[in-house]
Amino acid sequence: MPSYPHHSDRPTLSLDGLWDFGFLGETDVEAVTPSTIAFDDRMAVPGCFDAAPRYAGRRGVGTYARDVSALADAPHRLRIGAAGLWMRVYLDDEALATHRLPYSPMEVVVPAARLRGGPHRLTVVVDNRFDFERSPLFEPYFDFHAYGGVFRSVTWQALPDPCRIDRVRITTVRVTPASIEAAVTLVGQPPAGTTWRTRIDAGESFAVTPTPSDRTTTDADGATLTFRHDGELEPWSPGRPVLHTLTLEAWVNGEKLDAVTERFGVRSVTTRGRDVCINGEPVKLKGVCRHEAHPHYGPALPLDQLVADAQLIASLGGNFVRGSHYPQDPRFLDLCDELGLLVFEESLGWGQHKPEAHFANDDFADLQVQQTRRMVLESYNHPSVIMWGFLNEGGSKLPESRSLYQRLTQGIRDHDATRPVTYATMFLLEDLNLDLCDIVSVNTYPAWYAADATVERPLHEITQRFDAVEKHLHEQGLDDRPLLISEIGAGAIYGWRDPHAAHWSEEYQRDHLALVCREVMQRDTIAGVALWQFCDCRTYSGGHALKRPRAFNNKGIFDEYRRPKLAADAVRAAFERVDPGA
Ligand code: ADA
Repeated sequence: MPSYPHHSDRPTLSLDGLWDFGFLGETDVEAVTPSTIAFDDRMAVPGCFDAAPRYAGRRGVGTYARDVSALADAPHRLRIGAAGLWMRVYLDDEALATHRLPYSPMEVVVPAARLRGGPHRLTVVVDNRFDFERSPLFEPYFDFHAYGGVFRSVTWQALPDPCRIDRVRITTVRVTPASIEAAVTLVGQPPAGTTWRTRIDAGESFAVTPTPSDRTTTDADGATLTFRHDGELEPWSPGRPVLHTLTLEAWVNGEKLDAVTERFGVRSVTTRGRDVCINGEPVKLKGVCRHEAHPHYGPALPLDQLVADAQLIASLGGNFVRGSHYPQDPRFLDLCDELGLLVFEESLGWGQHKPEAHFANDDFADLQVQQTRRMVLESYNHPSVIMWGFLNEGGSKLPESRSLYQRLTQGIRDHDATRPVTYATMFLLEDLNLDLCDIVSVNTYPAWYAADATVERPLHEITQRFDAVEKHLHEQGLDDRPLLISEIGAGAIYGWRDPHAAHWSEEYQRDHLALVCREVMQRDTIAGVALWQFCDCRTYSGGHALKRPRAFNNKGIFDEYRRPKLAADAVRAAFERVDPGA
């Protein structure tokens, strides 16, 4: 079943499947004309062409094509769930849209007239070369492999015209007794005399009267209407993840104009002192950072792998996952909603520190703001998502960074006042922007990077580091809010067992993570941990890889094929010593 929202009355076709493919290599991507491309191969959509052995590690232009026809005499929306690193979409030889946000969805509407007399040739041109001008959100030094392709599902949908319901974003106003607010975003103006009916779960539909709102809930140029509903709705919590659906229909003169169904949960997320609370109850966040990655698929994971990943996180006694370092596959968020896993979702970022390129560059800043807003609007209804983040390990110690950090935190709050905002810092002691956050998230690598080289097993640094972090936050007056250890870990090569328990052995990682988890569980001052990382992932190769044996980031608790290392049992033992939360 596709992810929500469902527009079940609209003719819709999934374009997932086999497409024609041509790899054009080092071509000038601006000069590509679809009708002249020699498509000499076939490729799966969704998929990463450079995860396939034939194109493994190649950088250049990949082109995908197939025919499309109108499903009705109506405008159509093409939605591509995500692609990398840069994408342009053509209908025949006409460019429809260019997309510069890797890991974010792209939508383009094709007018009805443009589709008459089909079929038409749909061509998607992707480029996985690094080019800071064209695609500034992904740079070659990021510590995860930059794949090329169409990562997530593609759909083709006929749209009601001239007015349609885009989304309904549902906010919990009160958990018990339940009260929700639905913000309806429209494209176009509803005709005079439009009436609205809603249905919760499988109940009877009833009339509602949405009223205009000035809330910013969309990128589209339509109205936002809101209505409130009070009713018997069981709450969502990690221990009992009850989900509901809301269907909204627009009618005019006895004819249904459009309908949408959204899924949501009734729950609140708040911070109280050092705690993160779900429905008012403190929850210790016990989890991992997870890349969407697999050697065979890159980030285009099949559904069964997403299921396996969510189950493995739960098997660690975990209740929390940080979606590092980009907007998540909506199917994974669906699973987290259903299984009661809590999610820290962040927009794409990794170590952007350059005052000129990153903080005095309007194009870069605008794209950061755009992708972050897009993430918030896309994932708004997932109850599993409990905090938003951005710019992992960005240059938050630089005075020049302040205005972008302000724009990003404010931009999130403008669209969602209900979830805490954070970002993962690597500069705790020098960070200048933590006052902007509701939760302080710290990435720290005691007993691994820069560890005392004279000590063979410097594990004592873990406790010392936690003490130092807490002392610093206290001195800065930042101990009034939750502290999340958003990354911590040690590398281990799968199968490397060593009686010395030296660096890179499974034993060292096991002892390291066991101590980390015990400390986190014992300290009321730490709201939770996202261990780095769920599983090993391919990263940069070449000279950068000297600290990355096999060109993988080897700090996974599981290896890249999800085989458990010794640490898995140790983490489970430490996490399960505590009640599983709310
Ligand atoms: C950073 C970064 C991660 C990863 C990690 C590591 O904290 O956020 O993506 O690179 O370090 O393994 O060093």
